[in-house]
Amino acid sequence: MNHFAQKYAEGFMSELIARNPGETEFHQAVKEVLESVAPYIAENPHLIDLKVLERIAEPERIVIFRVPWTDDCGCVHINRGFRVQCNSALGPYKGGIRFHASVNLSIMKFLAFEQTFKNSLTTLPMGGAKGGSDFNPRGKSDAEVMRFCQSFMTELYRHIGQDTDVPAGDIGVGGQEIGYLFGQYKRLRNEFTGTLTGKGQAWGGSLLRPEATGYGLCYFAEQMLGTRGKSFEGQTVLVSGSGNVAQYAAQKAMRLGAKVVTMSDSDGFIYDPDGLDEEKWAFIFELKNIRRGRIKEYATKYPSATYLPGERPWRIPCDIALPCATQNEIEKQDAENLVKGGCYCVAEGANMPSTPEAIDIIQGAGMLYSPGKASNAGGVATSGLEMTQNSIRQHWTAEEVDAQLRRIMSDIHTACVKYGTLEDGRVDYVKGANLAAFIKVAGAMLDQGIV
Ligand code: NDP
Ligand code: 2IT
Repeated sequence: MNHFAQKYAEGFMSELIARNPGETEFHQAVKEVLESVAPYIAENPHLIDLKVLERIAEPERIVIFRVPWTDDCGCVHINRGFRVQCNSALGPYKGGIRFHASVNLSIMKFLAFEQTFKNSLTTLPMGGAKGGSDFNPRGKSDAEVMRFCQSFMTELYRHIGQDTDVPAGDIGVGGQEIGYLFGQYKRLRNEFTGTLTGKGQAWGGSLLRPEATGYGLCYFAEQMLGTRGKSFEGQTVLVSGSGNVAQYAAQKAMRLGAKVVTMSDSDGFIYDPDGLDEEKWAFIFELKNIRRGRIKEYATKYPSATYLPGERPWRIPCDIALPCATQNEIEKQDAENLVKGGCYCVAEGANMPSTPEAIDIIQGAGMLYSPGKASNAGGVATSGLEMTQNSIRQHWTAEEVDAQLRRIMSDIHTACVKYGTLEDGRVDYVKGANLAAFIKVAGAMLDQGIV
């Protein structure tokens, strides 16, 4: 970065931190983008004069609301609901809803900011948003989850719509929660529209939306591996998480010939040196999605596996790591362990799973490394395909959706290569993804004036 770009970036960050004190995840997400795009902005000073990145980093609208609900014993609980509508330059706001005890404004803002860039990369017309609540679904009955979703939607419905803002799932929000949210939305509006994605197949959901983030991650990783003449065939893969993204990433990696040896949850991880197979995968699917159990039960069922409580998978030797749980789950020491264990590719399924220090180590070691906004974009892209199917009132086959998903992931890879190829021929996927996404959003914002 030249001196001018450096000065711009420093001034930008100090102002952002002063305006948004204590929002560390938000600062982290913005800083990563800033470092990629500052040289481009410095070469195009009208972007400085028109404060384009400054505007992207100031959400267009933030709604924060009370979510009161009653548990099965009749006790009243209060949670906090959020919707951060970051940017609508490219289309209606679009992004998931997260229910997790850790949810706060900083996490919502980082996710909405990331989503704006991710959605730009998908090639589809979608702006960026994120929402959620600090509601902890763990241990709640189905009836409690339903009442919570209904209360949450009773405020949210005023702020969303098929041409305004289209939420979907994220951590703690899967098909069941989308069903409850949709039911309440339809009841309040008295209209059946595609205002949420990830819907059930019988009522407007797209085939392959549940699989799309994990499958898209593997399609993207395949392209990365291809740049080094490799594929998933015969590779040892670490997956973290055991939720939606982790499950389908593991399934696709396995079907592409890899040996998936770990899965995790927030209590610990299982290590199965024999690798997953279809039967073991079906056990995990049933365990997590039907029984809502913990991953440690895998080690009781399969004696080939060990359960390591309180730990993350990253010290297990591997070729490829697919972090699919949550933000900042690969820290400096974890990255050092990956290097030591022979890992040569980290493709992110989660949003911002690697800390900046970890990314420095991963990239410094010459590994292939893709940021979540590029490699996990298949989920929201397929949400975009669900919106299209809803609009034209048609339902595409799984083959049609899969072909479009593959094309989109390949197009995102091409964009990363175009904007991220370094002088020595290596691809900096962080730079490529951020720059490609920024140029498109910035162009649309310039066209639309100072709004
Ligand atoms: P799920 O709720 O289905 O699964 C989340 C998984 O991650 C669970 O195994 C959970 O364990 C674990 N996890 C969550 N929080 C933590 C934590 N603080 N520490 C350790 N483990 C944790 O969510 P998804 O699979 O949908 O989402 C996973 C990641 O992928 C998130 O970063 C999300 O933003 C991202 N993503 C999701 C998309 C989607 O379409 N769903 C699209 C693109 C990105 P536990 O059960 O113990 O909480
Ligand atoms: O982080 C994400 O991209 C998602 N949770 C999916 C969002 C969506 O609208 O499908």
